[in-house]
Amino acid sequence: MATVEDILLPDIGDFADVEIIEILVAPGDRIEAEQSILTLESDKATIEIPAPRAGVVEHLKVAVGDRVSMGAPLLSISTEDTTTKAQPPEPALEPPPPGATSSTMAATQTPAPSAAPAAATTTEDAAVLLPDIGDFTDIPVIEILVAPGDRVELDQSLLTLESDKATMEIPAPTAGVVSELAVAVGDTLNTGDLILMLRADAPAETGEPATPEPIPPSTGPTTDSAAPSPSPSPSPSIPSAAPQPGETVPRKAPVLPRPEDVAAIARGRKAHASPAVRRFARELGVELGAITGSGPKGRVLKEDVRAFVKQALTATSLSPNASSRSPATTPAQPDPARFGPVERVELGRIRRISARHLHHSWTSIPHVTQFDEADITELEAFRATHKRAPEETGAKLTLLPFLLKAVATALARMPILKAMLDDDGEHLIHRHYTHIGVAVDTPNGLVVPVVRDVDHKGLRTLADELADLSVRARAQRLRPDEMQGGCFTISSLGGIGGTAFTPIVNAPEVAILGVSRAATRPAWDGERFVPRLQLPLSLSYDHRVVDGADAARFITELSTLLGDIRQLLL
Ligand code: CAO
Repeated sequence: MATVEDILLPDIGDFADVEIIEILVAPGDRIEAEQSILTLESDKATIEIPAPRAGVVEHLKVAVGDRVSMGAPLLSISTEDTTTKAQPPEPALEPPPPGATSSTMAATQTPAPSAAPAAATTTEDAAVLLPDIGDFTDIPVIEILVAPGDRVELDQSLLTLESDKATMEIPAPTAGVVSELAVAVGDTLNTGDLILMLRADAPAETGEPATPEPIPPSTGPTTDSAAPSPSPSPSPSIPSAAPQPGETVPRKAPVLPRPEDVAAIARGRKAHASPAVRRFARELGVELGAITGSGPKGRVLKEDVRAFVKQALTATSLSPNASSRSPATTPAQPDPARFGPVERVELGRIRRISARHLHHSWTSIPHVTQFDEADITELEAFRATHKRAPEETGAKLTLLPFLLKAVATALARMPILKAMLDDDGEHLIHRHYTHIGVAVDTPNGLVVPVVRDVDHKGLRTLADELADLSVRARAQRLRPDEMQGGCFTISSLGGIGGTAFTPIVNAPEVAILGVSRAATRPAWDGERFVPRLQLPLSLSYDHRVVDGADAARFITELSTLLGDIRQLLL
């Protein structure tokens, strides 16, 4: 018969009022004994709390962000196991005895194959063994954080292990002085392996039973494997490391880091940092993986997090609209020099400015792009005969002046596409003028001079102005005011090639027209296929201001105007 039980937070050592940072199960989930159910994080350790038994999660009694102490109800599970009823006090129903931990709780369910440590003596060295680290085996040591002679404090990280799933820091189970290291970087370790010898600071009185709190060196191993350990300290799950009966033991009973203090850094988190640094980074909303650590072996230090945030804030404050950027989330790149020769060149001023502006536009505007084709067969025939002015003085009449005129006419009919959002995000500003920007490709990067009052100008005037603006743009001789005040932008790549592209809206404008290369294609005229010159158009727009239907109407209107330029006169 199913019974419903509350799972309480076991004794987690010195920790109290610890924050829940992750809940790993949900109502309805079937969980196995020892499966992690939630993660706590203090400033010293990340602690995964395992389920004491299998069952089905009924209710969660906590949420992420809650702070909990020993005995707090975490969740309820229903179990089918009727035999548990007959057992003495369930560890799942009551807070386990002081010192019970994820691994020691497991141990209480399995008779201890080796004994609890005996009483402590004076100043002899104690062996610090690798505690139960769950399913992991043969984990490489990637870093040793202490050296012989170092004084270490309780919980200070001794070394770091890294598997393909997790990075684990092994903390000191007690304060003391490292007398000898038993491992080197690159060694692979398993539960119970000797890590180092530690001379404890404050030896306990001889004859006292070992306590789960800083475990003192003992006088020698006990070997009563028949009796379950009354104390949850030194894990019986590592019999291979425990001294055997009759063995001469020059060193005293193993001192195990408390398994709950092993920073079992959540699966998948590859960045190498202490729990305190992880917490600090999380509080600041920084992705640890984005930071290059300056500590040993690329370890991310608190200073690295601070420097990263400072740099991100500086970059943001240079942006035209700082609030909309979040460079802190940009992932770190691997050093390209690792893969071959490279050269680092500073970005020019124009490229830096346009990069920031494009990034702002791209990240702050919800973009949609609508595509169409305009039949410019007649337009091209007309243009071919009027390419040059009779007196050969003015600029060549390219497609662009026609596009400017057609866009200006379409904007007059649908002015929403030249409106802009007010800074408050709650008002539209309608512009009663038609200044259109034209993207110009220059050796130094993209610039967008603005042609004023396009609706009041003829094709030849526009051609002349365009020629002048693009020449001066390429010579970097445009005045700042000549690149301001646009209501709409045209980006024409048709002279270069390509079938379609999605231009980025040039904020605070709300729409931009991309023009690709015209090509002759067969078109059905109702009776037969005829060759027609088709111009690909793409209209990107800010969907906060422009509805899809408006955009479709606008681009259709534009195609119609370009298909029959006589309509520009209407
Ligand atoms: N399809 C086919 N041919 C096209 C065409 C199109 N869509 N657009 C232009 N051409 C042809 C022109 O007809 C011209 O040929 P002819 O000499 O036979 O008349 C030739 O290409 C050269 O045109 P152009 O590009 O020099 O002139 P333009 O007025 O069309 O464009 C300018 C001027 C400044 C817009 C252009 O030189 C330019 O810099 N374009 C790049 C814009 C850009 O980089 N946009 C990307 C922004 S996002 O990164």
